[in-house]
Amino acid sequence: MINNKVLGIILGGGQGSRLYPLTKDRSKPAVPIAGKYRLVDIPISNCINSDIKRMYVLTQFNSASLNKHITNTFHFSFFSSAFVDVLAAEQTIHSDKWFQGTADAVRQSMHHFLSNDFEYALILSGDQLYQMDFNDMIKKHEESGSEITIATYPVNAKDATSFGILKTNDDNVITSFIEKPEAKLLPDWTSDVGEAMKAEGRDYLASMGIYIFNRDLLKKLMDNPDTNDFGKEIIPQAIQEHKTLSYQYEGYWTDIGNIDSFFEANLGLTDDVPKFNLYDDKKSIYTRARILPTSKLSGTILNKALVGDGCIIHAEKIERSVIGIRSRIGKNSLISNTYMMGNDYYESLEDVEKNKVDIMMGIGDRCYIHNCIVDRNCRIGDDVRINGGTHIKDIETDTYMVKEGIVVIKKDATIPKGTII
Ligand code: ADQ
Ligand code: ADP
Repeated sequence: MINNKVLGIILGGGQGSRLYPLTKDRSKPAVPIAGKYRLVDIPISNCINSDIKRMYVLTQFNSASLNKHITNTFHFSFFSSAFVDVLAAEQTIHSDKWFQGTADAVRQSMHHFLSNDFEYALILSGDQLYQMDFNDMIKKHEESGSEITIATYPVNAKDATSFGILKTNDDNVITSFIEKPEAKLLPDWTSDVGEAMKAEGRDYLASMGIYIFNRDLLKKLMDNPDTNDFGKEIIPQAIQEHKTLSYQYEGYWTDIGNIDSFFEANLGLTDDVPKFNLYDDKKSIYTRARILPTSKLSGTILNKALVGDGCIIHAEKIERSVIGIRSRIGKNSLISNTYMMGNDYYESLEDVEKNKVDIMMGIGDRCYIHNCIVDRNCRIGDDVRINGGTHIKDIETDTYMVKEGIVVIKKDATIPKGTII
């Protein structure tokens, strides 16, 4: 079944500077998560699972790998009207500027959207981890006769300054909205979020950056060329004139906009009962169907580990870690609190000999790797010791970066034998 009323618009990412260096050579939606997926697979899968099968992904930077991932992954039947199209910032006769902000990105692509038949535009962020059935939100939007609906989530005071915060009346209609309020303003912005949320200190109702707009209203709002951002301009202005509903979401949701939240979201998947459940047929996360062999492990103690397909692992122990597709880890190595993204391809023994490769892709023998993100295609030599933690200051070198104690080994980097970080 296809929901013909709704068009999905995924904000694939601005510069993604908070996720640097993971976004150094790729756009944010293409960042690998959970050992085998890419960030953009999450909103796309949520749409597919909600029968919304016409989607545009808007992106601005380094879109070649994203284009490749999406065209290789989401192809639909010749007889279906489903599609996932990437719209990269393009210079047109109408505009010689790149996308200025989220609303500007939507504005510049309006002509693509309007060529489709739809009643509601569902605007989604590309950097959030959640599994939501949008049908309930759409139902509430219709039943309430609203022109805009915003999905909302109770947050605590510490997080409230990073989000759009809003207040509603008794009918859940939004009466006021402030984008990322300063801490000193927070006392004025608490909401009645229910006893359970209050007990957790989650007194503020945050916008999840997930919006439903009626087609005609979106078109009208986009006709004003002076507004560039949904959170800063469009939403605070629109709620004054147009009925805007708050749809309070009860499930798990996290914004994975920075390295720390990205790291925790990935390692959180190793919990006994993870908040984000990959093992649910009704909420599958779709990704590239790769033809990979099963993983081969030898002599390894695994404790809270996710291991992707096609790995060759001899490590002594892997603990609270996510090991991505095609990873190779040598003997006697200890890996903990680590997200290793894996490799894009296998390096054959002939390649190694022919190219005189000194350090193979993957992690070598006798390494100790802790509190670390290892990006794709890294070469970590034997006897390397990486002990991340807040005792290390933030720094950046050609091959790695330390952010809030997390050591990020950059894509394609080589870490020489015996290095200590
Ligand atoms: P932020 O997430 O801080 O706040 P923003 O940086 O505008 O808002 O990003 C929203 C989404 O759009 C992200 O996925 C981002 O990558 C993407 N994006 C940004 N610029 C883009 C561009 N030029 N082209 C394409 N995509 C772009 C927003 C709201 C808050 C709300 C939080 C919830 O403004 O009110 O609380 O989302 O996470
Ligand atoms: P994924 O498995 O993450 O979806 P792909 O299979 O699309 O990724 O491949 C990822 C990247 O690796 C592509 O850019 C591809 O061109 C590159 N790649 C594949 N094989 C090799 C190789 N032998 N040498 C160098 N790059 C390669």
